[in-house]
Amino acid sequence: MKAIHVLVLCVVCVLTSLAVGSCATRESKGDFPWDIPQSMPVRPLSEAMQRLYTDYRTPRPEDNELFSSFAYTPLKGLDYQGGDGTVSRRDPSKVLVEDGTYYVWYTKRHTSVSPQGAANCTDTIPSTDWDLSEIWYATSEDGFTWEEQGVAVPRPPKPHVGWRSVSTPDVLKFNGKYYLYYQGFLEASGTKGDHCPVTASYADSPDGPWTPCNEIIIENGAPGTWDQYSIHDPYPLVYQGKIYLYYKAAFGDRPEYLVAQGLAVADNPLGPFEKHSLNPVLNSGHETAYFPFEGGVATLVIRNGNESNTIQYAPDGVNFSIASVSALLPIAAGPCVPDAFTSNGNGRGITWGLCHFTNAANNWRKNHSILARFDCDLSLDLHDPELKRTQTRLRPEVYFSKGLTRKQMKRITEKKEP
Ligand code: AAL
Repeated sequence: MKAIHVLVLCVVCVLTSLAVGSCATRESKGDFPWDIPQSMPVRPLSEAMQRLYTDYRTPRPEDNELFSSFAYTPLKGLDYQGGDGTVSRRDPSKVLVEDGTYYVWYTKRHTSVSPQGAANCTDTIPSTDWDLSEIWYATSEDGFTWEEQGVAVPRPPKPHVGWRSVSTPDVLKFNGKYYLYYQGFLEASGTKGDHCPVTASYADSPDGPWTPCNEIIIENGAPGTWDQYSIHDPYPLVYQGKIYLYYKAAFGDRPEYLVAQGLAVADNPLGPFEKHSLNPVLNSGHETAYFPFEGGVATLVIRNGNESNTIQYAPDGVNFSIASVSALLPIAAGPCVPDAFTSNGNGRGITWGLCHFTNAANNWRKNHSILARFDCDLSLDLHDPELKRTQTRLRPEVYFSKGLTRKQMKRITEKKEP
């Protein structure tokens, strides 16, 4: 496709040159040329125009394999008890393809009441949406209709890591065995913060049975370091023959905190994991979503930080930079990554996955999350011009759903501020 594009540009350039004189003549006027130069033109450039050629794969995002917009579809097959807040599914893992069947693992909370906050929680009343949760899994033949198969990892008995809640899983297949990494809470989330380390379970089949290792697999950082209290969203890939496990931590005193992401590398799935000396490797992004891309690793950076709403690429899996800026990125994305564990230096990218929407009822008394499907074109093997459009047209009600708060309305109408 790119070749056709370049060919068309050349033809247009030749025809235009014949009609109005040579490109060189037009350029010599000093104005930027009409025909989009595909490589950096030799001429003085503003920083913005220079960046177009130094920082992006192609000048137009529509031609950029690491740019996409996102389309969303509700899932069929999962029941939420009428959305009363007692059943929640959130934080899906990457989607695994096993003999043509799709598998996903996720946090499932099924409690008698919706989350009541840390001050009101008990052994059966959850503090947050991911408190008192278990890891469940579902399978699908088409990626749209999902059949819940049951619990993969229940909460272990006290005092094992995760006794209070196990949540936010992701999956690794390594040497024919399967590993689930997840957050293991030893106190109700929200008690002091969202504090937890990472633990794991392993199995011979994606259908289990899963054996918990009952140990902390990724330790929290030393006191005073950025990940001292939490290692969230563990997300493993196999890269250059090693297990590259990305994770996120929030640091700084709330509410003035920053969310960043780190990397821990191991030769064996159950460790030891060594945290990368350059951590954090991303300065933004809430949940983790990484995939092999060409010889490196790409990631969706969503929700928090200066670089939220970007898609980034690291040629070495460590040093990420912005490959494109997009909008409406999938929250807590769990992409379908067929080559997540092949480590062949030829990552093909992603075209879909699952994500979640929190407070799906738009009513905190019925607080729960739902899983949904997203589609995108961040794949070297797909060319979907509709997903490459930069101009996302949304209905007015979508914008109005992000309205002013009562406090803001009061400030504006009482003219307390300019
Ligand atoms: C999520 C994830 C982790 C956090 C909480 C539940 O979206 O980042 O899992 O702990 O929020």
